[in-house]
Amino acid sequence: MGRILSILTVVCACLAIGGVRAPASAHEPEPLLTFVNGSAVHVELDLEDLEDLPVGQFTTTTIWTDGPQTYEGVFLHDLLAYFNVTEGEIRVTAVNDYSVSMPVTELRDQEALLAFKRNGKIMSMRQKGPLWIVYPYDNNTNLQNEIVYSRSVWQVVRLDVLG
Ligand SMILES: Nc1nc2c(c(=O)[nH]1)N[C@H]1C(S)=C(S)[C@@H](COP(=O)(O)O)O[C@H]1N2
Ligand SMILES: [Mo]
Repeated sequence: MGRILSILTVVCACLAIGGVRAPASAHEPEPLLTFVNGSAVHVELDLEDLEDLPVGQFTTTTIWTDGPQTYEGVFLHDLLAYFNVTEGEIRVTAVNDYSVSMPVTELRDQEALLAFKRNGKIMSMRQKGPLWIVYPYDNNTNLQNEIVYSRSVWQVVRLDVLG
């Protein structure tokens, strides 16, 4: 994760001199997720950054797909812990501007996974990728309700820690 930290340093330096981000170089991998924690943290994570975090996976059906599928990604709890976020709420925003807030403490118990692969392959936008929050719905009937479904955001582009 040295990479994220060095990006962080660059971004902070940019913010300090006027709030403008340096344009990504042509060789830079595509950013998938903007992670924002107030004015302190504003980072763009690409697939490599996410794969450097502790990754996890599970197999489940969803109400949006056919048959059991294996999802691989970063547990939201681990992603937040990496950024020292252990309480409060986060807001997740999708490419269609759908957004939903969820309490950080509930993520610890619920195994919300920010999935970047399904059955070993990256997911296209059409397949609800490149990032989709999925839960192991099959394991637990407590995950089979509208609240959890509303937090199952696909085409995630941004995560804000709410102050
Ligand atoms: N990107 C994105 N994810 C989303 C939504 C959305 O509009 N956009 N709606 C959410 C809500 S409120 C629910 S209940 C379910 C809706 O699933 P459905 O469209 O199959 O009813 O997906 C969730 N994930
Ligand atoms: Mo919903």
